[in-house]
Amino acid sequence: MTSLLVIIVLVLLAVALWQLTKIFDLTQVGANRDSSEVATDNDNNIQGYLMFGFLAFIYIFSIYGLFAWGGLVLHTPASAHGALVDNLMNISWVLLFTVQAITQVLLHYFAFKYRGKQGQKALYFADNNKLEAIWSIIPAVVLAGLILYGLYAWTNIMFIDDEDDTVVVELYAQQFKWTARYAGEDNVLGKANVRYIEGINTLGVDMSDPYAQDDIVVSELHIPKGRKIHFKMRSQDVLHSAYMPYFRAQMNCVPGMVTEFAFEPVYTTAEYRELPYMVEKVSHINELRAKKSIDIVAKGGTALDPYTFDYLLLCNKICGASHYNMQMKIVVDTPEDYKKWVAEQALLAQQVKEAKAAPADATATASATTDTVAVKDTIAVSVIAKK
Ligand SMILES: [Cu+2]
Repeated sequence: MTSLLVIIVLVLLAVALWQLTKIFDLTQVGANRDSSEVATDNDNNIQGYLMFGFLAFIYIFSIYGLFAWGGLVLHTPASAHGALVDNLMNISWVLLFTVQAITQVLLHYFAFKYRGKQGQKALYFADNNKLEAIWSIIPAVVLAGLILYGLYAWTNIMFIDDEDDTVVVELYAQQFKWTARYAGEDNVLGKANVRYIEGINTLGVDMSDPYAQDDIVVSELHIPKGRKIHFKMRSQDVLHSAYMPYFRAQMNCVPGMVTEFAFEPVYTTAEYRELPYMVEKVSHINELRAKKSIDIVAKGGTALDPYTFDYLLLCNKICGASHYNMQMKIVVDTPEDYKKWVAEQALLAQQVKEAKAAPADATATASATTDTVAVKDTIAVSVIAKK
């Protein structure tokens, strides 16, 4: 709402300024001034030098942006293939910066050099095959190189060897939460279909499938360091996107099909928290939080909790009102801790059996969960409406 008001005020100011210049022009009638619409040498000179002004502006702004916001880009990748993605990204950045630095100088310099001059005629220049060949072949070669390297990286990253000792995990997306299902001891996920969704079985797992008997359903993802995790993604309603930025992984979750992505985590959550850059980043965030807390406490509120780093699974497709809050915590454990954690989880089959034994309780829990989701959505909508 505030931003809309600001925009309206700015538009009105622009209109007022425009009207003022018109009035100013009218008051100049009869005075000795050039009212011709044809540009003079003086006009052309001003435009020519403004070209350099604009060139300076884009360079200064680029350099400023690099220093002011450069620290916000993702740092050390937490997956084995992450370095490959970062390398591809860095090569692209260096190429883009170099090409843009050279071409912008040339563009603005030539606009200045060939600015209009009284009595000067433009040279008619049909074409130059050599020149055109040069500026077509160089970008074609560079682009082909980039694309080939990209394809090489993509096939490397997306290759999943069925012989490998992977951990199979299903990521189930729905408005607006993630649920994870582990394939269990047999490492094969039981079949699932939206038609089987009933009560506690929110993922629609086919409980008559033998492979489903050892499946585990959780709302916090735990994965072991040093083993490849094979994710199989499904969506219940609309297009979502499973985005795990620290692992340089992203894959769309499409209703009606299963999409896949696999990666190997190389830092446990505890190890990643200890990386010097992360220690510094977290302490900076907490400094800002402490500062903000002073204001909040002064207004009678409660101080903000200190922040600790956690890997997150986010949704990267705008899928509805609470999209911004669609996330799941990811914990990377040591292989031993992971084993312990898995052993503590209840099997879905067991939970379904218990729920069936006490049907009244299950219905109550199910409707309670729906209610909380509905309340959250209402809050989200009102927050957005206020903005
Ligand atoms: Cu989503």
